[in-house]
Amino acid sequence: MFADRDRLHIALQKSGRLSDRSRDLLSRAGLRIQDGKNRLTARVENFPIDLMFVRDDDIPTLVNDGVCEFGVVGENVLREFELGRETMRIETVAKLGFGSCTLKIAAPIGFDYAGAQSLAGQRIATSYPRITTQWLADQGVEAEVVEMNGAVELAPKLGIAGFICDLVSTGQTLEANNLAAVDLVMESEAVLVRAKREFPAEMEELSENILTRIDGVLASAG
Ligand code: PRT
Ligand code: ZN
Repeated sequence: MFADRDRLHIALQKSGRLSDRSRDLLSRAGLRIQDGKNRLTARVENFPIDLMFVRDDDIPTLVNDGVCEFGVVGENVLREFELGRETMRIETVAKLGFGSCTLKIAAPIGFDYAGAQSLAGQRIATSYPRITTQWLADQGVEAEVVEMNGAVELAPKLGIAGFICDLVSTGQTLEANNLAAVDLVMESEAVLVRAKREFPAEMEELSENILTRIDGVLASAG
């Protein structure tokens, strides 16, 4: 399927932590989104815009490949994507103030952490292997990064790795698994991204209109 070039396409997370707030933001910016929560796409009634509902991990690819002109995604997902690319055709145009979390190194409760050097020669399980590898390199530490796509917090219990690098918001998940955060790797929040290329004049005008509206919503949210 080729996307209709006369319309703007915005990629949003279909269902997950960013979904409701992403839709909300667009609604408050004045976009009337057609109903149909389970559909993969929705039309905006009052602008030539289509929304695409996808997994958050696919949003950078869709924007980078030019399938969607805009997307709403966590900085953590964006950064992991960026570290795997030589050229990035995506730019961040607004920080959205929701979906805030931190990517942290966690160790078994009671572990005597004395800085990143404590990780030398250890195994660290994570869903963010590129960010973790980069961070370790920045710290000058050599450790083994083990990629897991879910249930990362179980890795120490299962003997897969001694440490994890995972997203934390309240810290309850870590605590429930006898882990404690010991170091900060990155802070993250949801951002609006835009394909880094020239749009046809009408689409550029529409983009600027939508961005102004979104800025207005963000400003009124304080
Ligand atoms: O299906 P899809 O691939 O789209 O969704 P997903 O399961 O990959 O993502 P989802 O919906 O869980 O998260 C989407 C985005 O929300 C993330 O990429 C982050 O940018 C942001 N976000 C904010 C979080 C959290 N807070 C968060 N707490 N993403 C995940 N978590 C998880 C974390 O991985 C851990 O399992 O929540 C648990 C920790 O939470 P606390 O409160 O116990 O610390
Ligand atoms: Zn995901």
